[in-house]
Amino acid sequence: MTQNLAISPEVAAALEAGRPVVALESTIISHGLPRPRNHAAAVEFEQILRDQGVTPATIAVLDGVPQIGLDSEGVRRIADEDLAKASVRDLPIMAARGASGATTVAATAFLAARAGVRVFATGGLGGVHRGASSTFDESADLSTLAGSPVAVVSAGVKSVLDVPATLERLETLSVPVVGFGTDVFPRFWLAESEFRLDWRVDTAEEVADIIRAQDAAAEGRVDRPGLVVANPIPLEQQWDPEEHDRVLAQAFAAADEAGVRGKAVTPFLLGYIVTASNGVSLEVNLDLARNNVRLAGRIASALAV
Ligand code: PSU
Ligand code: MN
Repeated sequence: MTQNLAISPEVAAALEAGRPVVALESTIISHGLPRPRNHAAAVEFEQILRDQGVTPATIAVLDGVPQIGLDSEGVRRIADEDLAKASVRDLPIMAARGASGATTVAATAFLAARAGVRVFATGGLGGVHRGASSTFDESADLSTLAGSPVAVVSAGVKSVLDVPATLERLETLSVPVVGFGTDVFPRFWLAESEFRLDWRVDTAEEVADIIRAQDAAAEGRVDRPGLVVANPIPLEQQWDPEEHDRVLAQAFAAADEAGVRGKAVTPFLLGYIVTASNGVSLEVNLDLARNNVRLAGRIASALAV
C-alpha cells in the first residue's frame, strides 16, 4: 500500500505544469506560535509565496489523511485546534485512527518529498539537544532529511540545542548544508555562530543548481538526502546578542531549579524565553520565518525555469 496523500487541486495543478511550489510546516503554527498570531502567520506565509507567483503547500494530517496544500478551513484548523505534534513515525498510526496532527519538519519534509515538492520553508530545524550523549535526544528532523529529497530553508537551529553536535550529525547522515550569504551556521534568533560551514551560496540560482546536481546524481532513487539551506536573519533584525545570552542563561537556570527533565526541557525553555524577553524573541521568530519563506519562494522559482 502506498501512502495515501491528498494533494490540493491548486498544488496538483502547479506540480503538473512545473510551476514553483513551496511546502510549509504546520507544527510551527500549532505549537511554535501563540494564538491568534499563529493563524495570521500561516495566512501571511502563504501570501508571501503567492505574491512571488509561487503556490504554497502547507502540510498537515487532517482526519488521518496527509494534506499537501490546505484550504482556508484547513489553515484555520491547524491554528485553532489542539492538534498532536506529528513526526514521521506517527503517520501510519494517524492514518489507521483517522487522527489529525501538525507535522514537524521531519514529517513535512517526508510528505513533501513523496508528493514531489522540492523546496520547503520553516523557522528552525530540530537538532541534537544539549545532554544528548546521555539522553539520546536528537530530532528525527535530521535522520529524515537523509532520506527525503527536499531543500529545507531554515535559520539554523535554536541556540538552546547543541549546535556543533547537530552539524556533526548532518555530516554523518550525508545531508549537505549550505550557508545562504554566510560562512557560518546561524542560530535562529542570531545571525551568526562560531561554527563555520564548508559551503556558501549567494543566490537562489546556485541553490537550484545544487538541487539539480543532487537529482542527476540520484539516478532515480527517491530515498536520498535533501539539503539544508541555512538562511540567517538579517543582522539588523536579529535579537540583541547580549540580551539573548542573558535570557538563555536565566532560562537554563530556571529549568534546573524547577527540576525539568527530558522532553519537557525544550517547551519549558521556549515558554520561558518568550516571557522573559517580553515577546521580543517572538517577533524575531516571525521575522526569520518570513525571511525563510521568501528565500524558499525564490529557490522554487529558480528551479522551475
Ligand atoms: N524549531 C523551532 N520551532 C519549532 C520547531 C523547531 O524553532 O516549532 C518544531 C519543528 O516542527 C521541528 C520540531 O520539526 O520542533 C522538532 O521537534 P523534536 O525535537 O521533538 O523532533
Ligand atoms: Mn526529541
